[in-house]
Amino acid sequence: LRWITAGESHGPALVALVEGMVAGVEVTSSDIAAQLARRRLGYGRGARMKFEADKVTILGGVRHGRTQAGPVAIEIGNTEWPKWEQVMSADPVDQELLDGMARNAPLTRPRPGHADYSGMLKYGFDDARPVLERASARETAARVAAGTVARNFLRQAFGAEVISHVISIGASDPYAGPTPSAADLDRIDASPVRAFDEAAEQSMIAEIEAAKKDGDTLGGVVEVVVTGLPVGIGSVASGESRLDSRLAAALMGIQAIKGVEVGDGFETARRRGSAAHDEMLPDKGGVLRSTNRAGGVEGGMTNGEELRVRAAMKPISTVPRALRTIDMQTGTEAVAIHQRSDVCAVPAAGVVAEAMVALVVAQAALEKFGGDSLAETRSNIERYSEQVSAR
Ligand code: EPS
Repeated sequence: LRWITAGESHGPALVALVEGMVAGVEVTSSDIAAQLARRRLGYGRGARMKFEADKVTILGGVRHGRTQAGPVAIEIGNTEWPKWEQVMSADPVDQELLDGMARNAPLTRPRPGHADYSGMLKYGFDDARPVLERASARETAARVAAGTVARNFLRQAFGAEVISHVISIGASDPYAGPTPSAADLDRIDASPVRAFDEAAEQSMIAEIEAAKKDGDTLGGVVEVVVTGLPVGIGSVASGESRLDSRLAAALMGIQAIKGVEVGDGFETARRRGSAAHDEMLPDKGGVLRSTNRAGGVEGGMTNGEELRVRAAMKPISTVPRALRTIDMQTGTEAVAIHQRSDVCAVPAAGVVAEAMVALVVAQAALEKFGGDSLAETRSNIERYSEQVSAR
């Protein structure tokens, strides 16, 4: 399984391509639209989220609601496009027309923390526009669209569910209660900060309110949980085939993510071995674990417990109370670009993280179980389950 996205934040559309999905997986444009709607939730989003509509069209790979084995191509139209038609035109536009447009004024004051500075130098632009267009988290809409194909596959192949919730926002007290299950997802989505716990929710909202009042932005931590996976997805064979290394890479590849933990992650590093691992007890037909500190991965392979990973997001780098920077045109002191921005996009980042986890797990699952149709993959899974439970 491979995936790729294309498109700019203020271009006509984003496009996602998913190649290598087995035939027969049920997926519809309304499934994708429902996931995109979840990504748009969340307290602290900016003005654009109120009017950006995420118009979904499946362009290929799906017929009558089922994948056909060809690459799945999904387009998400940007409803902002009419305002950007000249500035972001793929074909050349009359320079005089562009010069008269405020929207086309070169952006020369890079935001600290953003891709602006390195991108301008690396690609040889004297304007941050082409850098920020691709760096923008708008692109995550395309990831969520691609991830919908993967999450539907995981549900239909294994009965697996991918959910997420917000652990903390800014300096709010990190949530430390029980891990939510798939049945809790509607409740989490109904929370304005996608928190599982009401006390945690209140403290996150208070953080966002305070930051907003101060013209500031916030990051936070999200957790993704996958239930229903069998033992043995991923590999011990090499570093790059380990499931945890692949999850970490996929999560770090999301805009603004600066840290990843698998299971209890950094907390485990502070524990002694006797209190760090998950003891095994005999259970009817299998093994019972006293805890799941490992987050369902041992030796780079799923161990049959819930998969649990966390991602830490830095505060949005478009800070209303703009930071000091250099004007790249004049070399003089300046304040960083700011037009409009979200205060906090952590609740949305949880949904994006779900998509990336779904894609990686689906990819590793297809490596293990193979097949060209969902029916074939499922029969391979069944045969393997019999073999595993006979031990
Ligand atoms: C983003 C900045 C904002 C967000 C955008 C991501 O857009 P704009 O610069 O047009 O105000 O609204 O997010 C989305 C459009 C989205 O769908 O998530 C950024 O710079 O990352």
